[in-house]
Amino acid sequence: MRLTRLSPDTDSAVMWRLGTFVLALCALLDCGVGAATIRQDAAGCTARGNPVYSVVFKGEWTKSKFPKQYPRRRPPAQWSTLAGRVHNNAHFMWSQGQLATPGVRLFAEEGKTVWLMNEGKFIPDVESQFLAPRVGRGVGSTAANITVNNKYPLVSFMVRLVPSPDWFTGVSSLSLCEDGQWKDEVHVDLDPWDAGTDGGLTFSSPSFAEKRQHRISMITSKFPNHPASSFYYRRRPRLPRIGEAIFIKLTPDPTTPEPTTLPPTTTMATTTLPPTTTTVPPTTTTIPPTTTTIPPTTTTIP
Ligand SMILES: [Ca+2]
Repeated sequence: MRLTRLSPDTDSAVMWRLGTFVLALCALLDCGVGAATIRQDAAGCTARGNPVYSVVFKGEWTKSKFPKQYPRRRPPAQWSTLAGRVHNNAHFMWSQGQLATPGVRLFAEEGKTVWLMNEGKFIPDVESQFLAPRVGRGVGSTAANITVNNKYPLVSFMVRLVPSPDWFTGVSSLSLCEDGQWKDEVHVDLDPWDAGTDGGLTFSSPSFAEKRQHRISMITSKFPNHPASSFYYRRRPRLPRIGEAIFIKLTPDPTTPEPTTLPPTTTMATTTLPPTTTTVPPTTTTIPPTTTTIPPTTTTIP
């Protein structure tokens, strides 16, 4: 096909139509990364500074809370590496009702973080990404530090259930900013989620790719609605939480007024210090001469 040069006006019109087509197609397909760029940042966070938060994940996957088919060995119940993103309101890492991106799929099914991290690298709405060590048992905790700002006040993360078909838990687009302030501490009860990419119903199901990718959905005591499901409990109205996420602000709120009675320490210190180089005593002149006290040994020989 031969391409011909068009006038600037025609160029703009073509580009606009092309862009509209791409956006419409993306909206139709619900493609996570692309769709994220359509929406505008509506977070409206006005808090100041760049506070550091500790992101703590506490796993509570116990046999007493989830007795059905609880994985005892090969492998026993445990959690994968935690993977997360700091981002703005125009992006979601994962979200209920959306289709998992290839990176989310690979993480949910196999716990691999490389593809997920590479996805995030090229998204301008993602400020940073973070990892936290895996938890080798169903109960335990792991943590990572993150830095947020008012352009990127949201945090998301995922932790995969091991073993499982494509099940994970985590937090989606939680804002650490509220009413122009940074929140001091946030606690979130965590539920299990299904990435919609593997059709297995039990923790130890063999890999069974879905013929048609489903949307990300919360796993409940009735969903997947099949008695074989490891989380299906006929008599339970709902599942207990399977973990907890805790976000703790480590650095002080920059909007808090500073005390005004403190002396200006930085300027005073430099002007009152005495010149240290001139007061050092001369140490070399006080050493006694040791060579003159040696007795003459050669004169006593007969
Ligand atoms: Ca699934």
